[in-house]
Amino acid sequence: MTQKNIWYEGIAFPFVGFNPELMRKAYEEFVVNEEDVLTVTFPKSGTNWLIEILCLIRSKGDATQIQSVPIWVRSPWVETVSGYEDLKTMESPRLISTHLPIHIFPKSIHTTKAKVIYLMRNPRDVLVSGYYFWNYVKFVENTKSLQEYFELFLDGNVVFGSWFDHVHGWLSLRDQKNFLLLSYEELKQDTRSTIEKICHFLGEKLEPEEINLVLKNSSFQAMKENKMSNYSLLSEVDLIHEGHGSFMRKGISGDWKNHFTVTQAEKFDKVFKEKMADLPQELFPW
Ligand code: PPS
Repeated sequence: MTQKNIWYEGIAFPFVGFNPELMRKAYEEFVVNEEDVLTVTFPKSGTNWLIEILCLIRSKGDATQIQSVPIWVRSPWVETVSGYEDLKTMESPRLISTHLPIHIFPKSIHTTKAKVIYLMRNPRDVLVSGYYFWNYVKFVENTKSLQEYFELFLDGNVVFGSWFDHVHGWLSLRDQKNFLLLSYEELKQDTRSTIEKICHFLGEKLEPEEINLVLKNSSFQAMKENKMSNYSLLSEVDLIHEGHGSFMRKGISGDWKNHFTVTQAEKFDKVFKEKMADLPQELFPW
């Protein structure tokens, strides 16, 4: 029998590594410290790219840590069983990652001055990336076709829920000083300037040659070759369908154009307009 996704607060989660009771406990009890830096994304928005950049900013471009410690240990996911455990004993200043919608993220977020970086990506590319990734791994219910996944995505019935709700929820913090909004598209188009923007937000001063190293060591190719960042370690615990894809898939903007039919593109535009009409459209640079 195929395993079913876990459901918590009306939202689907992978059936490996997640526990609704623990997420509830984290919501009530987990304390976000002022020194913490949070990477917040809807899945497949470039989370791991940003985490790699943050680690490298801290090490001033030195790749020793990113090549020896798995990325999920460097910046644990508060919603996973292992991440929550790791965070309990992790020394400050911590990097923390999450895909949780804000309303189920630990409630201490509303009283902290911790720095929050919200990374957004064109949801059409998020959809395509997610379709491939969730069928590549063995811990999420598979979907039979892109069309099936397309409908589930628009209805918010994919893991971690609705992209539209996720963005609405987290962007409610966008006027706070401790909140930085970034897009995958700007990171892709002008990586250096975006890294400088992140440094400025974090109050980190890097020399130009240190920024060069951050750029080099967080490039798509470098991450693809780094087994601490490319999720190939999941094969050791039999969690991926070998030969059926890769975490570091294409790393480009606009791949949706190679996948959507005209009908799907029109439907997506319509839903996007309806659901996002209340937000300033200049927030969405794609
Ligand atoms: S996850 O599983 O939700 O944490 O995935 P996430 O890290 O958010 O997103 C994975 C996509 O990001 C792309 N990626 C990169 N693009 C450009 N440069 C770098 N360095 C990079 N690292 C990861 C990755 O290829 C996934 O996108 P797709 O479109 O599937 O290629």
